[in-house]
Formats: sequence, C-alpha cells, structure tokens
Amino acid sequence: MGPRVKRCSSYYLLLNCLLLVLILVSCDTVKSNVLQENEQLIFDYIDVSPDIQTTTQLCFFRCVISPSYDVTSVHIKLYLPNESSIQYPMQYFNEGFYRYSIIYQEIGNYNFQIIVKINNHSYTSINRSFWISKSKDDKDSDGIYDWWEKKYGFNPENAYDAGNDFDNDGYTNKEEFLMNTNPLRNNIFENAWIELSKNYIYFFISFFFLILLSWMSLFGFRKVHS
Ligand SMILES: [Ca+2]
Ligand SMILES: [Ca+2]
Ligand SMILES: [Ca+2]
Repeated sequence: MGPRVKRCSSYYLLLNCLLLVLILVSCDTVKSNVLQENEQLIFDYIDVSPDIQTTTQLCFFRCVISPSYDVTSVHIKLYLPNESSIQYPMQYFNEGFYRYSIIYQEIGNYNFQIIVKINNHSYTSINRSFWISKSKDDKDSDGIYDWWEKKYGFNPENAYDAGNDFDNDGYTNKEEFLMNTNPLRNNIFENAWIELSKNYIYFFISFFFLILLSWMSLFGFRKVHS
C-alpha cells in the first residue's frame, strides 16, 4: 500500500467521522423537538377580552402554549349559555401564539377551554369564562347595574335576584334600583311617598275636593251663625 492510498484512507476516515458527528447532532435536534413522555404542555397565557362584552362587538381569544413544536391543532371549545358547546380552530399567529375572534348574540355567561393536540395526545387548559351582556355595566343583564348589586350584597352574576323583594316592602330589588330606594330597608314613610308620587293626579283631585268641602263647611257654618 503506497503513501497515496494511505492518505486517501485517512481522508475517508476523517470524512466518515465528520458525517457521524453531523448525524448525531441532527438526531439530537430532532429528539429535542418532540414533547417527551414526562414533559408537560404549558398554557402560558389564556385570555379573552373584554370579559364583559355586548352583543354587537368582537370577543378576542388568545393563548400562548409552550413548547410550541409538533402542535397538530389548537381549538377553542365554547360552552354557551344554553349549555350546548361548540368548537372552533384557533388561528396561528406566531410561535406558540394562537387567536380567535367572534361576535356573539346570545346574552349570558360563556365558558371556554383551549384544546391542543400533539402527536395524538390531547391537552386541555383550565376553564375560563366571560359574559355577553346588554350593557357592560350590567353583567347579568337583569336591569340593575353591577355597582348597585355589589353595594347591597346582591349577585351581579345572577339575574334571579332582580325579582326578589329582600325587605318585603312590596317592591322588587329592580324596582328599588329604578326608584333609588334602599332595598334592605322597609320604610313606611318612603313607601307612602312613593305611592303618592305614583298617584299624584288622584292626590291633587282629592286635595282639591278636601279644600272645597272644608270651604263649603266653613261657609255654611258662618251662614247659620250670622
Ligand atoms: Ca345586574
Ligand atoms: Ca343580579
Ligand atoms: Ca323591596
């Protein structure tokens, strides 16, 4: 074997070594891009904005997941106020960031989860909720503002309390809100004034006849004694 053949063999050996190193490095890269058995998918961020929305505006959903490689699909599963559910694919924006937007018409409380599929495995996020309301100031759309419900200890996320009469004065909580009275206190003078205000025409007619009768009585009394 001549020196030239020996030199060629050394080059081949060196080339093989380089190829082997390259294969090992690439294998390692592929290995690191697969979600491992004990590696957990992390939902870094899940958001809906705003969380109280009216029926005419867009709701924006966003999520960031990591690791983001090998993701097969990302869906949002929505539970509607009528307790049915519906699932939509989320739109890929950039690394790990997905989004979705929609306008809802049905008033009430909505819940949602993000479902991520990776290599036939399904990962589900925690539950989040938001409201579609008639007004952003009235979350449960019962006709009473949130701040008023909180002030008197009612539930701004339950429309049922609007029809209750907590202080048993004959006026519902919603009526007391509209009249700007205290729904926790039964005040007979306040109630009498409300009834009087409601029937002010009868009040003035009655008052007129009272004055007329008083005057006639006084006139008759004077005539008898004159
Ligand atoms: Ca309310
Ligand atoms: Ca309420
Ligand atoms: Ca009441």
